[in-house]
Amino acid sequence: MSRQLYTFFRSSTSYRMRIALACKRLAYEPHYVSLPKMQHHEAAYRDLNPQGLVPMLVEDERPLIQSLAIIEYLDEVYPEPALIPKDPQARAYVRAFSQIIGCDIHPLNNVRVLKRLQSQFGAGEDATNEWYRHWIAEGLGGLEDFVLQQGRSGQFALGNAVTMADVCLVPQIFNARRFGCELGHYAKLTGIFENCMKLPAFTDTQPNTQADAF
Ligand SMILES: N[C@@H](CCC(=O)N[C@@H](CS)C(=O)NCC(=O)O)C(=O)O
Repeated sequence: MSRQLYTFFRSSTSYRMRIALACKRLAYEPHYVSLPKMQHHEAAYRDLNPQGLVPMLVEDERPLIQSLAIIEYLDEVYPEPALIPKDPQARAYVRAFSQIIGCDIHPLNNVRVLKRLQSQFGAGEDATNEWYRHWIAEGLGGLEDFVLQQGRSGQFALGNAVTMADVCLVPQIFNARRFGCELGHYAKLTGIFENCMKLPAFTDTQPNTQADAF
């Protein structure tokens, strides 16, 4: 079995992959794709990933893209420890939590979106940061309320075992901190974050530990 992860240290979706692989103790060969150097748009990379985004996991020469789909794949092929629970309602909760981040927060604040605001609408640094913080506040606000309403969290997003929800939350909090977002309103989410950051699967894979970090 060969396994390569195409990753960029600061990419939160790449960080999701690094955490998931660490949780499952799956070794891989890292391939560093620099977003500032636009290596994700190079032809050789696009031949493997036509969407031209990171992360990408290649297992036995088969490229897999989209971090949530890859986590689901890993959970099916390497079931222990499970990142997605068996109970259908708990499963729906974990997927909803993950998708709030993966579908409703992250895409609005992706690098290409921020760049487009600048190139097409002349947004300056302050306006871009304001945009970023707006969607973080709206997204994490809704997520915090969802977690409180559902009453399923414990040490982690679902009880006391790490799931895909935590794998998505931690990188999103890292990004929010990098952009100076106010996180004081999200006591539940930041509590879960702190608990995750006691685990090597989250700390050993964080952006500044990566060989491509600068
Ligand atoms: N939904 C995708 C999103 C992937 C994505 O947007 N990755 C970002 C880095 S976090 C990227 O490659 N951005 C490059 C760009 O915006 O130009 C996933 O979960 O894998």
